[in-house]
Amino acid sequence: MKRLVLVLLCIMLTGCQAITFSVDGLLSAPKVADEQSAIYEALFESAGRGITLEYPRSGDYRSAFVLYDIDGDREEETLAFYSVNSVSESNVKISVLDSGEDGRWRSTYEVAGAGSSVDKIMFSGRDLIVGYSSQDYEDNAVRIYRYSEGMLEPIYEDTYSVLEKADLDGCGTEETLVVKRSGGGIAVDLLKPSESEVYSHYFTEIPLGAGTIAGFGFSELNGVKALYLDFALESYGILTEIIYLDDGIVAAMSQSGLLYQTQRPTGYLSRDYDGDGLIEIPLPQPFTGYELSPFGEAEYMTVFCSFDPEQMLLVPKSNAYLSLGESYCFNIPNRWMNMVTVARDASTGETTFYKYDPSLGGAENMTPLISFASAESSAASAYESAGYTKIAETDFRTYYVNIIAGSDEPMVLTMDEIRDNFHIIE
Ligand SMILES: [Ca+2]
Ligand SMILES: [Ca+2]
Ligand SMILES: [Ca+2]
Repeated sequence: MKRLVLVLLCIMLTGCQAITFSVDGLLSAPKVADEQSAIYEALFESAGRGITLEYPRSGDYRSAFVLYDIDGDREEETLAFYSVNSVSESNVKISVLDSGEDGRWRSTYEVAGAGSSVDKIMFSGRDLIVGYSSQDYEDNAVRIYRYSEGMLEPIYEDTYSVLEKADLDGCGTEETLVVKRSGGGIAVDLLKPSESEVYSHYFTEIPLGAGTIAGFGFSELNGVKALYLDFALESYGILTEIIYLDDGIVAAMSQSGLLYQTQRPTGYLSRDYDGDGLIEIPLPQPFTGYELSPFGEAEYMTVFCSFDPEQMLLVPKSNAYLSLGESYCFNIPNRWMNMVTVARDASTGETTFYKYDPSLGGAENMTPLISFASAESSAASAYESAGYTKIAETDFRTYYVNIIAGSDEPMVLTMDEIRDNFHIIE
């Protein structure tokens, strides 16, 4: 019991800061380099020289050697990730290396992991969380290990598609999120650390049909963080679910019956489109004049929606023309609503907005206002000689606008208005 109290004290006092080391940083630090080669040697001594170091592919820890105080004695141990060069044994191994009173590093424990490579490493308190991936399985595997009596004991295991940490209840400590595909949908297991060193589990299952997780992100909702999950249905399109903690775990879209209102073509992922730090759900609808067009032949106006957790409603925030192909977004000014439509010319690459009056017949019902075009940066000049002005550029593309209508046309926009409403999607 005394030991447990000391451990907890240590976690509270030091926050157990972790350091990873890389070869780059060490070349200029000979003392640390000596330490590193001592750690290498200790690993070779125990595991042999026929090993390959395994580097985590994502997350904050990207080294095959991670220094962390896993036993709470205020000295860092080293966790080494590697695989043995062998045809029969493909699983990653973890060795715990500790330096004794004499300062010598020794391997003190070794455990086989649950996959052929390391996806990511995280810590929760002094627990080690390892995400594994394997060539043979689509789903990743997670293990949470607790160091106890010299051994890394797995205290939690599951599969996952998303493995993340975030402070979802604003308590100041991060929870661990395990999101996995399960039967006809997804399951979310949220692990909240407690002082008794036992995790509180918040679990929910969302029936979504067959499919895969297409994307995710965290955004503020009600003053705390919420997880936005895009789910690609095998049948058609994507759906968004919003997960957060409010007493219990909330799957807001399912619980409010809004889930299928978020169904839309693949590619329209939830993300921060307008740069305000909050995630929007983009819901495309046919642009004025395309209401009766067959699916796939229409042009779309995208309604960016946010979620109001008080009223459990999707709230339209702004309307935009979203070009996923050219990675830009143009906010539609209010005075254009229901008065303007858009057409693309595939041969020239121009996207033109027209004042549109369906009550007028023939060609007179469409008056061109402005056109957008973009080009790979090297092939830029053709649009400029055709009357276009450069409005934005990235490393890959240059964006142009051409103001066609004269300033006497009330629907036309000024260059300032266009710049204010034009955003590149990174
Ligand atoms: Ca230690
Ligand atoms: Ca928390
Ligand atoms: Ca936003």
